[in-house]
Amino acid sequence: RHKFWESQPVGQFKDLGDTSLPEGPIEAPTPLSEVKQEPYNLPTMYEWITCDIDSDEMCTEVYNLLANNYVEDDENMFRFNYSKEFLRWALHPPGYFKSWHIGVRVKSSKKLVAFITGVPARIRVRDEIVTMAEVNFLCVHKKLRSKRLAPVMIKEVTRRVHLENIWQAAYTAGIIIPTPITSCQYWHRSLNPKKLIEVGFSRLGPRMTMSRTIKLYKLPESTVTPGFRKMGLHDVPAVTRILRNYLSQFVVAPDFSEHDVKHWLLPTEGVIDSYVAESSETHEITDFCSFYTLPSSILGNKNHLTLKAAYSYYNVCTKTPLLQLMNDALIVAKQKEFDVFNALDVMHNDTFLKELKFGPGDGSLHYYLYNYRIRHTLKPSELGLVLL
Ligand code: YNC
Ligand code: MG
Repeated sequence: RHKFWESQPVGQFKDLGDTSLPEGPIEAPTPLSEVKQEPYNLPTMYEWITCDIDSDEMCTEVYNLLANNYVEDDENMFRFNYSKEFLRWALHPPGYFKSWHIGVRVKSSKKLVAFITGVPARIRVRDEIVTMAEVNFLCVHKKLRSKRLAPVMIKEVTRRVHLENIWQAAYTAGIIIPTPITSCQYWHRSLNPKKLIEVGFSRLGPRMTMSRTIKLYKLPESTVTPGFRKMGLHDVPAVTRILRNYLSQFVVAPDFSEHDVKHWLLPTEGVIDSYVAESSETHEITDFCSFYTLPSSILGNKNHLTLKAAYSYYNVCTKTPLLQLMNDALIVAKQKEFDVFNALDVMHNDTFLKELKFGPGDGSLHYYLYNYRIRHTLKPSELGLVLL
């Protein structure tokens, strides 16, 4: 049923429940000299390119490919609209490899028609820290679908990851392939319910009027946690400390250094927002919350072009109740004119979702590891990893 995935070193459906299989790498690394030196073959009309996302021209081409051809919801009403600034951030973490930002062009017209990326990350699985590629932004132009181009894209990124002596990967997808380490659900918290209803993102509940709905989702004008403020560069050591400590409880989670925290969590306008709570007595950083900006294009609405969505990223409490911290995150997201605040049911998120009036989305987000077997499927609350 999965001709390609059945040929890959990933957990297979037939092995699900086989407790005799060991946890860890499925295949041992091969000597680098045995890694294929030439790119995989593409149909002759196409050619591989390495995308320099620093170049404005290249970044615009990638942006346009994704804006027109990337992930849509099941009803094709919305499509992710990652900004150029977001793509630059997502693709340039510490230690990134330019060779892992891969495009496919039509030779004759030079038109960009497919894309896939990897970035390096240290991911801890139980007590093993594994250097992996986080693979994302796999996209094939709508007119070239179902021609088995995706397996070639995946094999090529795998080859280029192997050339850096890295043998594992982590990725998410909306579809089920062999085999998820966990399956999560998105929850949505309306910030601008009127617009969300107008564009068909949400519906007026039974026996609800528009004005009652607006009142239901109303938030305070300002945050309530004492010492709540935007994260700054000087907070990186403290945030790293509390975040590392927090993430240590999950079965699968990133192993963040201060360099990683500076890149992934320091606020960048229109990309990533992070807040800390600083104790007025000790000046310690006691709590931390963050969300990234990922708008969606609204397909076929006359009045509204984009849905401004915030996505919960990493949140840590040592003093403030998580419920209160996340309510403050909702308040700042509302101040910044986001229409909706999204969160997965990972980490401890299920302790605030219902109380803070998030509603469950349709469809799931499945998490996968490449060449690393996990003995049991995880609960979403055992996962400490958010991919973009
Ligand atoms: C997917 N999303 O199952 P089988 S997520 C993985 N992730 O293979 P074709 C996928 N595999 O089942 P199309 C996949 N989608 O026969 C499809 N597949 O074994 C598998 N959509 O290929 C599929 N972006 O070329 C099947 O399909 C085979 O033309 C079929 O292309 C697929 O970024 C796609 O949703 C997704 O642009 C490119 O539909 C296309 O349909 C598209 O005939 C809209 O392919 C955008 C979209 C996916 C977002 C993402 C994560 C990707 C992870 C890829 C796997 C990485 C593995 C690790 C590599 C490094 C290893 C090391 C070390
Ligand atoms: Mg195809």
